[in-house]
Amino acid sequence: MRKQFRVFGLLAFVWMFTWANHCFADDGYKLWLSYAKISDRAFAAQYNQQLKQIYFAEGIGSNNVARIELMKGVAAMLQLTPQVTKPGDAGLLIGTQKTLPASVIKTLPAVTHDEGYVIKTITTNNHKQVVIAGKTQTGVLYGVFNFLRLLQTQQPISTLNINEYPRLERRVLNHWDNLNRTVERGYAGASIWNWHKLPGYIEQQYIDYARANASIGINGTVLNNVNANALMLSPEYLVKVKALADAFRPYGIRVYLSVKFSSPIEVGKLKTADPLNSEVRQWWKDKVDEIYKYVPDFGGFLVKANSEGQPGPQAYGRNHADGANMMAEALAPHNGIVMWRAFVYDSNPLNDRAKQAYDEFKPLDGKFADNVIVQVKNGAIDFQPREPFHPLFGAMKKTPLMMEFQITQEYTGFSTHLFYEGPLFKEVLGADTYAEGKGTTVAKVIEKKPHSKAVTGIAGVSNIGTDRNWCGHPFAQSNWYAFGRMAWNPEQSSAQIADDWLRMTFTNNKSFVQPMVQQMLQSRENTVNYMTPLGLHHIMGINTHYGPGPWVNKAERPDWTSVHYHKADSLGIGFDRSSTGSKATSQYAPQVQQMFDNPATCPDSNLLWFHHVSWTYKMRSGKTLWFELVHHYYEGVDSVRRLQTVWNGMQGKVDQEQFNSVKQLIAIQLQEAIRWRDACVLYFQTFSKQPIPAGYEKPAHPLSYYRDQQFHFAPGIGGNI
Ligand code: BDP
Repeated sequence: MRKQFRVFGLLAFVWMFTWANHCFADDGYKLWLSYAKISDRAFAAQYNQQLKQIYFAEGIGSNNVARIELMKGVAAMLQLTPQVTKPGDAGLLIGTQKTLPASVIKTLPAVTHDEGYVIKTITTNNHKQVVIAGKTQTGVLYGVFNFLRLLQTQQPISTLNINEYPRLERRVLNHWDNLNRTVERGYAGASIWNWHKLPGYIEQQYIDYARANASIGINGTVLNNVNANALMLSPEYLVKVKALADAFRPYGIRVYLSVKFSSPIEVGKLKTADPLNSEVRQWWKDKVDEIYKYVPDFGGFLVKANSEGQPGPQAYGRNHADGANMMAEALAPHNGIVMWRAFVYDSNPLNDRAKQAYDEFKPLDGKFADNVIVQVKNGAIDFQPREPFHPLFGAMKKTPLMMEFQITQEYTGFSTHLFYEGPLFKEVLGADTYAEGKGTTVAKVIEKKPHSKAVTGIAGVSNIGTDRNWCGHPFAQSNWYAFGRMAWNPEQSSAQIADDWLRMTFTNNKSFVQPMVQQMLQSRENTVNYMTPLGLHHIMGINTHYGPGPWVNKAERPDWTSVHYHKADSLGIGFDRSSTGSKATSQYAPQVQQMFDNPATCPDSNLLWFHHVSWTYKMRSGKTLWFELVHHYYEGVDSVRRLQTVWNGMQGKVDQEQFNSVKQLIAIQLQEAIRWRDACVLYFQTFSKQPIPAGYEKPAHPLSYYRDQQFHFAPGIGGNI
């Protein structure tokens, strides 16, 4: 009997141990809101003392999302259920400027921005109190998330004096999600919008999505692909859109839709979509009125027109302003906006696609309605690992411009490469356009309102899907996070954002955080090196955009090939966009133009973007172009090996499941980096006819091997379905 007991006891113990391990394993679902128990005793004691009693001002009832989040975070991090109390007794007071006691408000700076907030430590009768005060409930929510971040990253709270407001008004995710739940350029599973079960079923993931976005200040979401399906505007789908909008509203998130320009024909059964046709204009007005009945705070439309086969106003001899203004007119009475994309290139490519957006939009500067904002990709080709900033940012002085970044890693390693986008965002936002003299950075351009009714904004193409960890790669979450933080304030450093993210997601352990911040900061350059160093671009596999494809020389159109962009020949390599070539440099302000136009002043990092350079050209390093190119490719791979070594040393410092996941992904990244390197070096060698220098490991296979490799069903192929 006793023996049986013992066996039973042992089995029970083993089961409990396994169960506990299973429960505590981190599968990445919680994102940066993991609210891990505070391990530092001194901080835990300080926070406990301060948070034992909390005052919630009127309007912050028990179902208020800021209150729920705060209580949830505090319970998890401190194992504490605070007592809800009167203002005088509380260690933490939360409310709006109108609802907090006047005696408290008078100690705080005024919050003027609708989404702004202050967090301040004040002393009342020798009693330290922390106050979180927003102008609106959304401001309160943002303040609460900031406060929770302080706890998550173990910061002192005894002398807080934080005064925050967003620099850009519309901070929006763009989902390239189709109605059949495929995601164009999505690498993290299916679309999280379960259209079939909507409107009846609100998944927990929608709420967690809204929480995560609110925690970083994202206040809008475009639900569907820019290659839009006209069905989106049918009542069948609008009722589903309403359900999502209702779920997101408490979190300060507005819903927007991508619309297809030909919707009046497809949904409205009209004969034309001509923007100057009165029936068409009326159709849009009626449709917009209908949408606002479902969603009273609907944000507006995102439009891809006359680009990559999408319909647009040019089919009727009209221009982008005619198209945008027609929709703007319908949206204006409801305060809706049109985000009209500048990513355009027609089916009859000019000599240089990089010039087309400028050529089409610059003449329209000042011709757009007040509630139109032109959404411009960060670079003029297409979200490459590195592109010089888009010339339109320095060129549209009378038109509000919205930045479009691509968070999803279409060209930067899908969801198998650790590529932290913070440095990429920073590089573009900090680039000097010289549009209004030195210091007119891209960030300043997008923050500025060219007219009093202008809206400002920034968009990020989402990397979210149904994968348990949302983004496929645990570190891909950092790109969603960094986008939100930089959208709030483009001045923030990518190092600080990486530091916060690592602490909130994994651990505050310095021996983990410090080396991993360095690895994250380096990761963008690693990928540039093993994919497209020195300004190379668009040399990836055709259609899927997976892996290297510098040899691609046939496609439906020349500007979908790689040879069109690298132009390698026996003399050299690179696309001459200077004044001796396509003259794309002339689209920049004179100071920028001069710098890019001359190979001697053009930064190495953009050299082959702007110049066709001889293989023997002497680089700043003293190496010839060929050796420099080879060096970058090899350095790219070596840096992934260093990343691998650093990560392998992290076992035991982070959750084992997360550790294993990243470990396996880095191993794949390394293989893919080697493939990129070897394929490109061997291919370009057929033109340079020069050796790979001694001391560099030789590619394992001949060029034909890399050319012949096939990757069926690589993810991310979309379409407007
Ligand atoms: C490219 C993608 C394509 C998108 C297009 C766009 O390859 O799938 O539809 O951009 O932004 O990067 O419209």
